Amino acid sequence: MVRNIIIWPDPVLKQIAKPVDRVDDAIRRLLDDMAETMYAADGVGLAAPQVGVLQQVIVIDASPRQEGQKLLHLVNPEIIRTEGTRVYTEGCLSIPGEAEDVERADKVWVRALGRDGKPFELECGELLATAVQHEIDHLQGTVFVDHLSSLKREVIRRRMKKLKAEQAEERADEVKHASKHESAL
Ligand code: GNR
Ligand code: NI
Repeated sequence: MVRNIIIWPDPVLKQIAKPVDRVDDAIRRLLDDMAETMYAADGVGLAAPQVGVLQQVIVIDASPRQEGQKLLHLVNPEIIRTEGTRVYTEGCLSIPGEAEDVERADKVWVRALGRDGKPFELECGELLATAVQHEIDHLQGTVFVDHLSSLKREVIRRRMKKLKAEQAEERADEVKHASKHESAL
């Protein structure tokens, strides 16, 4: 099931996610819904707080389109080592239409639980390194615009508030039309 993605700014996106104490069927259902939501939105990753769930759960697929899916499930992820720095132009499904340069570690080593609940380690470079740091940020209540100057962040905040107001108006219009059709019956 595709879930609704929360748009920034929103208090939920500032909350710290709790560690998962057992990878059970409910967590696996969440992982499946998040993967479906990520692919539907054409994203390379998704963190549970973006769908309103404050648990340490992430899905990532940083493989190029043509190469087929390389879906990763990460529960309770921890960065255990980093190397170097690199700048990458980032976007976020919670901040649609925006893209800005962010400096992060060039390579990271991550320890997490898989969808079977078993711990594993992952060496990440390139887009995967950027994505994994971006997603772990979401679990800490941080989004990529928090890494920008306050001027850039406030410009983006204004655009997102406008976008949210337009979306709310569209939804109100839909309700109006639906009730009009109903009364015509
Ligand atoms: O889809 C996404 N693309 C992306 C591009 C560059 C750096 C990070 C990302 S993550 C983003 C999906 C998302 O918002 N995950 O939280
Ligand atoms: Ni994001």
